[in-house]
Amino acid sequence: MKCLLVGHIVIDIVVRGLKSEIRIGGGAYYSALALAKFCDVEILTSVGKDFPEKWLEELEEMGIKLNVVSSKTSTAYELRYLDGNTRTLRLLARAEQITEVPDKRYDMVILNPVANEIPPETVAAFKERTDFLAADVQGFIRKPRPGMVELIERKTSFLKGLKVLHADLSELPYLQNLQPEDVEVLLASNGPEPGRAYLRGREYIYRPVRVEVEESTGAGDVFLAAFSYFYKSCPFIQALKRANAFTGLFLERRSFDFSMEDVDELAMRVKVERS
Ligand code: INS
Repeated sequence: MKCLLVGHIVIDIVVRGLKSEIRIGGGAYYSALALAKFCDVEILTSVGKDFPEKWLEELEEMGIKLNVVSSKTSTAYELRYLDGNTRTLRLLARAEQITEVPDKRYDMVILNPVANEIPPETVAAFKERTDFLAADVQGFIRKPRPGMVELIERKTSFLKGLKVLHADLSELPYLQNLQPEDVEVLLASNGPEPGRAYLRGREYIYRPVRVEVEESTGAGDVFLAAFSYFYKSCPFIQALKRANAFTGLFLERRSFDFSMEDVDELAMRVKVERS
């Protein structure tokens, strides 16, 4: 299965208490890693010369293909964790926008911007490249200006018709006139708390499994990618349970070295109810 992830891969400075760590990040990065277990993965992104060559090589060693729009600088964020699930986010620098769409077709395309790098025209062009277009809301509603991240209200007509759309519950008020039935599946997660999922407008509540986490970077990105992949081949509720379990295992280990048996065992503990 050929999957394309679109969005900036990022230089993340992760601060927890007195510790600070510089790492690769970005929605497209975490979504790509989750899918690399199952699919042929390509990332369409933009980075500058300041982006560590080693990180790009590591992605290529994992079999992930990179299609890079060159840029003066790379997108960089400071993520300051107050506890495992609470953080502040500061945009330090931003790479180029992504406006060119490859000619090929893909079995799945996931748009996961982090700094408003995907304009609505690019979203429209991707609708022509795949029958399965998914997206994360996060980077569509962030002001692309350096400093503490501010969210902006946006009209959402360009997101209509998507297969899967993921947002944080707190991001929903920024999506002007979005009706759950505008997309096939809307996932509204709320960290470790119960989340809402809508299938063609019909609401479900899901309860993620509880895991102890030091930080939750990439949780939404992994959840979106895992759900999209599972939803391609299994029913909605099963895909939702598996995606929750998959994300829980990732958060617990901060790696993807678990098996589908582990996922299915944990998925049995995820509760999903019609509301
Ligand atoms: C992280 C991660 C998050 C995103 C941040 C990014 O690496 O991808 O999902 O919100 O902006 O720096």
